[in-house]
Amino acid sequence: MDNRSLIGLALALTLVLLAACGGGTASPGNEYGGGGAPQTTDMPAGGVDRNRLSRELYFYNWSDYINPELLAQFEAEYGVRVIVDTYDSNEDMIAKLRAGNSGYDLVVPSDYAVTIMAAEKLAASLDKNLLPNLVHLDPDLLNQPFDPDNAISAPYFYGITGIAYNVKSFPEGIDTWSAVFDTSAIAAYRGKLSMLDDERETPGAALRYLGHSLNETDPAILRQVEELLIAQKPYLAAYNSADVNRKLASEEYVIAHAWSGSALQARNGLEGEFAGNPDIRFVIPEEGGMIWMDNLVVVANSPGSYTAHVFINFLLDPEVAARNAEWTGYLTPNQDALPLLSEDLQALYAEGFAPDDEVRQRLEWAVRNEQTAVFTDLWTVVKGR
Ligand code: N2P
Repeated sequence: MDNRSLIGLALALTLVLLAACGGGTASPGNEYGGGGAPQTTDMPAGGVDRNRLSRELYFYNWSDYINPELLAQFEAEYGVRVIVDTYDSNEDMIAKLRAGNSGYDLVVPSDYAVTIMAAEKLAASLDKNLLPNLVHLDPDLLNQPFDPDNAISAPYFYGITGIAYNVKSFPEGIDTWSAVFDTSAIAAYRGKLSMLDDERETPGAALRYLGHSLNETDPAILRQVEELLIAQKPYLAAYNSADVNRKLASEEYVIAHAWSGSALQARNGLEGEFAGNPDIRFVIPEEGGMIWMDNLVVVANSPGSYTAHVFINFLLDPEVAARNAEWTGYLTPNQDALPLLSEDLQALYAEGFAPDDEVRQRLEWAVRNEQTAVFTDLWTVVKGR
C-alpha cells in the first residue's frame, strides 16, 4: 500500500469512528465516562459472569415503582427471578434491615435515608467496575451530600411532593397548602383527603405551610406542627403512602398529599391494574414542597450482591430507564434516557408533574442530622392521637 492510500484509509476510519460517536450531539457525560462515547445499551454480554448470578434477587422497593415488564426482561436475559416486596416509608424499610437477616439484596432509600443507612452500616459498597452504565447518569445528580462519592448508592428516580387533586372538585385549582390544613376549608371534603404516611413528608408539608424550612427543628415551632397535624386528623380518610394513585383515580379521594409520579399514575392509570382519571392535577403549593431522590443500594452482606449489581446496571441502561420512567411517572436521573421519553410524558411534566425553574426555587431536600432525628418522635405522637 502506498502512502496516499494509507492516508485515505486512515481518513475513512476516522469518519467511521466519528459517526459512531454521534458527532456533535454528544452529551457532556460524568466522571464515569460518557460524554460522546457511543451509547452502550447495557453491560456487554462478556461483562456478566453468569456463574456468579444467583437464581433469585430479593428487591425491597416502594409500591408501583418499577415497570413489571422490566422484571420479565431481566429474567429472560439473565435467568434471574426478581422477587419484589414493597414498603411505604424509608423508616419501615430501615427497621426491617436493622432487625437483621432481612433476606433482601437491594433497597431504594431516599436521600436522607442513605445518610441513615451509611451511619448504621446497612449498605454494601458499590463496585463501580460492575456498573458501566453509570456513565448515563446526569452528573448534577451524582455525588450528592448524602453520598458524596456514590460509594453506596446509585440514583434511581427523583421526584417532588405536593398536592394532587380532582379538578372537578377544585375548578379554580389549588395553590396553597391551606387546601389540606385549613380546617374550615377541608371540612367540605372530610374523608376524601389523605396525607402521606411519612415522618418527613407530612411534618415537612406542615412546616412549609407555616412558613418554615422542612428541616426546621425549633421545639416551639414543632409544637405548632404537632397541633396542626392533630387538628387535621379528624378530616383525613387516612395517612396513605401505598395507593394514593388508585384512590385518586377512583375518586375515593378528591385531594391528596402526593408524590409526583403517584399523581401521574392516577392521571394515566397503570396498565392491567386500574384506569386513569383525566381530571387529576398536581401542584407544588406556593409555600413550597419537597424534592427528593431515591437510590439503589445493595444491602450489607447481601448474598446476591453480584446479581444486585448486574440488576442495577440493567436499570441504568438508557432504554430500560426510559421505559421505567414512562411506567412510574417519576423523573429519571438518566440523561441519556431523556431523549427517549414520549411526547405524552413530556407534556404531563410540562403541566406540573415535573418542576420548572420557577417551581424549583421553592423546593427543598430533607436532610438527616442529629436534630432532624426528632421527627420520629413527633410522628409517633401525631399518629398515636
Ligand atoms: C412510589 C414511591 C415514591 C417514593 N410509590 C417516594 N420517595
